[in-house]
Amino acid sequence: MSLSAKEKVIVKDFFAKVSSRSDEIGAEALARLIVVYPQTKSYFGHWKDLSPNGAPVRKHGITVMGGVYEAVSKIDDLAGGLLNLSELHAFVLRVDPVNFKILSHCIMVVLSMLFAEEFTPQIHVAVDKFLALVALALAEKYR
Ligand code: HNI
Repeated sequence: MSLSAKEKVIVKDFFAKVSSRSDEIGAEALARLIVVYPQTKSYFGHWKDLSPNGAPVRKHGITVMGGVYEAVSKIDDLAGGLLNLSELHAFVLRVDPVNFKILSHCIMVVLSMLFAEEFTPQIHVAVDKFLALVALALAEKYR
């Protein structure tokens, strides 16, 4: 699977358009991740406060969105561009790659919630493919 030139433009334009609300997207997506898929909390056991709307979850949601925007900027070479992040998640954090898909799903839900009008089916499919490719790139270093 790969993104067409047109889909890349759609993804870039959409994320540019919603960038002023990127913190909110990340915080809400991470809050939903740990509420809806509580098994994901095991990776954040070192945080003192694991409440969905608490400061650490919010802060990490913002960090993750920073990674998503980094991926947008490296859309032409996701595997190469996300190599360091992949190594971190594989060898240091040991995040099971299935969780990348789960988080991608949460991000999509939040995008459709916050941008009900703008998040058209055409944008939806391009962003879905993009996040699937980001998940694949993050899993690149696992074997
Ligand atoms: Ni993830 C740290 C990006 C999915 C668990 N993660 C980061 C950092 C970025 C990041 C950026 C900070 C790196 C640094 O400090 O140099 N993570 C992303 C992206 C995705 C993702 C772009 C997918 C779209 N991470 C996940 C998932 C989990 C996850 C699905 C687990 C469920 N990430 C972590 C943990 C850390 C982390 C744990 C370290 C956080 C800390 O505070 O120790």
